[in-house]
Amino acid sequence: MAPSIRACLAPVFITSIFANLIHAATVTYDFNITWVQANPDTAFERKVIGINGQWPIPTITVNLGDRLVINVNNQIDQDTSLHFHGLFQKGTTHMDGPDGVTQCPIIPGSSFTYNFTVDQPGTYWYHSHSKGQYPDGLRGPFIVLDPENPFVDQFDEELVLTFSDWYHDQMPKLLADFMSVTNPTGAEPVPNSALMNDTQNLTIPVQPGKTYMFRMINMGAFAAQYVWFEGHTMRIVEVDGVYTEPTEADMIYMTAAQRYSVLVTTKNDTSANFAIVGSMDQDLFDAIPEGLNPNVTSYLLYNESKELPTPAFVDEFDPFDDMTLAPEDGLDLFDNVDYSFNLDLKMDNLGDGANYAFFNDITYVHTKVPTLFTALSSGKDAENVAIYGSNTNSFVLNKNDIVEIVLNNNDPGKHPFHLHGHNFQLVVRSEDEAGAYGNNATGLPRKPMRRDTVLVRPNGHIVLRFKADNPGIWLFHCHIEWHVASGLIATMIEAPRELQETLHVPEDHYAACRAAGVPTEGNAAGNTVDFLDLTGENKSPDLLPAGFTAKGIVALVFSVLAAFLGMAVIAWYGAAPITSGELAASQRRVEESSVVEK
Ligand SMILES: *[C@@H]1O[C@H](CO)[C@@H](O)[C@H](O)[C@H]1NC(C)=O
Ligand SMILES: *[C@@H]1O[C@H](CO)[C@@H](O)[C@H](O)[C@H]1NC(C)=O
Ligand SMILES: *[C@@H]1O[C@H](CO)[C@@H](O)[C@H](O)[C@H]1NC(C)=O
Ligand SMILES: *[C@@H]1O[C@H](CO)[C@@H](O)[C@H](O)[C@H]1NC(C)=O
Ligand SMILES: *[C@@H]1O[C@H](CO)[C@@H](O)[C@H](O)[C@H]1NC(C)=O
Ligand SMILES: *[C@@H]1O[C@H](CO)[C@@H](O)[C@H](O)[C@H]1NC(C)=O
Ligand SMILES: *[C@@H]1O[C@H](CO)[C@@H](O)[C@H](O)[C@H]1NC(C)=O
Ligand SMILES: *[C@@H]1O[C@H](CO)[C@@H](O)[C@H](O)[C@H]1NC(C)=O
Ligand SMILES: [Cu+2]
Repeated sequence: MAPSIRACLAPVFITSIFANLIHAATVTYDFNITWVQANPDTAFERKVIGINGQWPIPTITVNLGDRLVINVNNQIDQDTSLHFHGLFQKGTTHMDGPDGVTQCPIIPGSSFTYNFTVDQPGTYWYHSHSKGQYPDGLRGPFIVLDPENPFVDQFDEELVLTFSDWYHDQMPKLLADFMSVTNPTGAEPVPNSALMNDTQNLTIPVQPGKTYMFRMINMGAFAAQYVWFEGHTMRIVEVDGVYTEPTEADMIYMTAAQRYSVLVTTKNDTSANFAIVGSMDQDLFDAIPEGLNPNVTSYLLYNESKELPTPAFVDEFDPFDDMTLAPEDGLDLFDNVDYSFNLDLKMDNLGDGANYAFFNDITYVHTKVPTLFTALSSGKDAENVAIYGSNTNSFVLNKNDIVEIVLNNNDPGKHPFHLHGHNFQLVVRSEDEAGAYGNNATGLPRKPMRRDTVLVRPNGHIVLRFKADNPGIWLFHCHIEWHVASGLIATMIEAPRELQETLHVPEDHYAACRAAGVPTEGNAAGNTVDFLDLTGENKSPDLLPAGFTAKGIVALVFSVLAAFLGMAVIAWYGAAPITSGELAASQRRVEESSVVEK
């Protein structure tokens, strides 16, 4: 059914709240995507992407088993799409959201309906999955209430608490500057501030002697946050939608896109208030701009007439290790692996001088036909990985295989990896600098932690396992939005032949493609005659010519630029969001490598 203007005019219905006894209610939201002015850190007012003229955007709340219908009308001047992070979308891969993969963009002025049932309890979030857009504001909590929550008797009240980094500049400009010859080292823009619940200094009134469940979500673009409650211990009961054996923690490390539900029991006396602190992990930042405050504070407000304390300094961060968690359902290790493959991560420059991210020497480039439509239109060829293109890192998975991903991080950065359509067992995670996985680990956890987003340590590795029981097209990518832009994406093509037989894609999805001028048949190159002919497919820039090092090419481009533009280039750098410290670092590397080239 094509969404009508009538649907967009309708108010928001949340029928399920009034229908607790009726299972499988339908919850409908009408979302106009709109520009809004906001100033969440009180340091800079800017345009943000809101919904129905409001920002922060609404929390989506459903009961387990509900059908959710979201009528989106795009009223901004950018393409958009919505992803429901952590939801498996079993049987509805076309509702998963990535623009150019499972759907076409929702172009300005057009409408699109998301419609799926929610069969998982827990704490999720939703965000734009189009062109690096969500850090401009289009991200919010998504909560699935569960009457059978095993911890329901152990808390009195639940509260959502979001964490985020925040930029004063808008993403289109930040992305253009990031993926540029003027940023050859790939230095990521550093956030201007950190937020909790899209504000700072939030006071949370609490009663003494009660237990609260905080559903914590990192909706940031880039920064992980260390999180702690002064004077209180957290009991972790859920990560990324998976209930866990209750486990105590004093400090949690929450990467972009991760969620933790924690039980916090308040003190019996009301003589003081306590700080909740989020502190961005500055190891992620290439250079720390002067005056950056990486911290954001909220308060457990026991007594309004008492002062709000200044948080104590913490010298060393020693967060809880999520590898030590055990899932409450006790699911055993998948120990018979059917299909294992490596993803070797590196960062490097290509011939255009910009810095790219690679899995197995391939950086992701969008295809001419969204990958789902390639799978649906290719008949028997759907199981031939070649048709999905040479820049997509595609892997064809057989139904119900136990799949193992060995990710070797040949990069000194920390990266949070996310798999769509599944959660996975976290089987191995090395320490820093451990190098590649030797396929020889012993003593694997018998009931490993499952989640949908996990940290890999600098120059270390992780091993993940999941069961391919969800036919669909699922991205696996770093959840640092900068690294999505630089191509750190692989594509799981799961049981494509079954998908062809079972999936029904509604007409409005095809209408979105027609409106955007995107074909819905053909291989990655749009070839509908010979699916094995990839002539004309989108590709990454060329490799550097033989004999030239990346740094050398960058130096060359820089000196050409400098010669032609002279002082104008300097002025341009001055206006760019990168700090003078970062610029100096880039130039220093360039100068050093110029010497090497000669
Ligand atoms: C969405 O936008 C339309 C057109 O401007 C307006 O008539 C409608 O009331 C809006 N809906 C909501 C829920 O704000
Ligand atoms: C949502 O999907 C269900 C199942 O396919 C269908 O019955 C229903 O009409 C759809 N609702 C909307 C608003 O498209
Ligand atoms: C945080 O914001 C959400 C909605 O955006 C709200 O439901 C929640 O109550 C807020 N949390 C706290 C602790 O105030
Ligand atoms: C929070 O408090 C700090 C310290 O007083 C202040 O600098 C900041 O502007 C406040 N933020 C907000 C959003 O009020
Ligand atoms: C608060 O009081 C309850 C009931 O008397 C007691 O069980 C609990 O241990 C007390 N908590 C603390 C932190 O002292
Ligand atoms: C808050 O603190 C004031 C001053 O110490 C005290 O008089 C009052 O009883 C406290 N209020 C509560 C609710 O405990
Ligand atoms: C932020 O908090 C950390 C941990 O307490 C502290 O080391 C650091 O100095 C704080 N930074 C600022 C700018 O307050
Ligand atoms: C596993 O293999 C790696 C790489 O081949 C090697 O460095 C490491 O020592 C091996 N570990 C064990 C326990 O054999
Ligand atoms: Cu990354």
